[in-house]
Amino acid sequence: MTDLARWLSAQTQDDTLAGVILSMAGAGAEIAGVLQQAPIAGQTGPAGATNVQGEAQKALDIISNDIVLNHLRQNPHVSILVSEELDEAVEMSSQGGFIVATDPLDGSSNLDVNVTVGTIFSVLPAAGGPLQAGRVQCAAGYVAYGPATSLVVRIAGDTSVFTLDGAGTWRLTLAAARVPEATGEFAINTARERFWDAATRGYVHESVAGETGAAGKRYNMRWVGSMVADIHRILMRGGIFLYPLDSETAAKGGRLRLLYEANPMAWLMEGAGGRSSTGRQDILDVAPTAIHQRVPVILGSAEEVRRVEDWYRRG
Ligand code: P6P
Repeated sequence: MTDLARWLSAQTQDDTLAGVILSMAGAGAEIAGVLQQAPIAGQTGPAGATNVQGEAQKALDIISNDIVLNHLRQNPHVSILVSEELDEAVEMSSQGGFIVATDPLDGSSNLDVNVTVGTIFSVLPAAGGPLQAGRVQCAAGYVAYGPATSLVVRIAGDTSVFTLDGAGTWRLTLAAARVPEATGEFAINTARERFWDAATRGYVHESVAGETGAAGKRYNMRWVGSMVADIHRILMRGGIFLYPLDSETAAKGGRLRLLYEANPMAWLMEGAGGRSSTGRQDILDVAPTAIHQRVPVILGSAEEVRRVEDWYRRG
């Protein structure tokens, strides 16, 4: 039995849930192979279309979405697929007990410059439909296509990390990720400062002031511009990721999507002892109203997320 199959059997008695995760892991392994050859195959360019988000689609966005569709269509336990690349939810198996929400290739604008991108997925119970709070997720995960290909997944217990080996097998490389409670590293796109609210500005300025200010310690800043890359760094060594509500994104509710970016990442962070927030409430408690709903995202080291929430409480 492979590492992933053995891990799944220890995490859940529900073979159908395990099967859905194996389907997404299979899609990730196939996408990894496509991405590694894409520059040679001439697949890194634009697709000439835009998705429901109004973003220019890359050929690889569509290819990755098709790969996920193909793997999930072979699984009778998936009732609905919600994808960033599809305007409407897709009806899959009428007997399916689970809904999958996915960003098939997050950060694809980084593909042309060979930066880590990823596939993010959330698994929900079918009974409640796609618009359920993240708190009720059955599982969540992402595949990070980087120097190594990593699968990070959580059902209800630990958040674990697998690495794809040369034979296409997911090998367990970290059984229980633990996000350090404290951190000295923040991730935010600082070019957006002119749009920030007082809380974000206050938090970032206090962090930049480092040991000379109220934070009383030195900070470093990292921003890859690929959520999976930034989140994986934070999961592995601590940090805080911020894509907060700002004056430019406020009309849309934020930048990042709730069902297939914020909720799965929040679920994984929680499983590793981290926290997630919109600034004013736990992301996992947000009640969705639309499948492509956006939400402010602040997540990572628990103590640091609380610091940001303190800035929001100051008003
Ligand atoms: P910005 C990629 O397009 C993405 O959705 C996330 O992966 C990433 O964290 C964010 O947008 C980057 O946004 O405004 O820095 O380009």
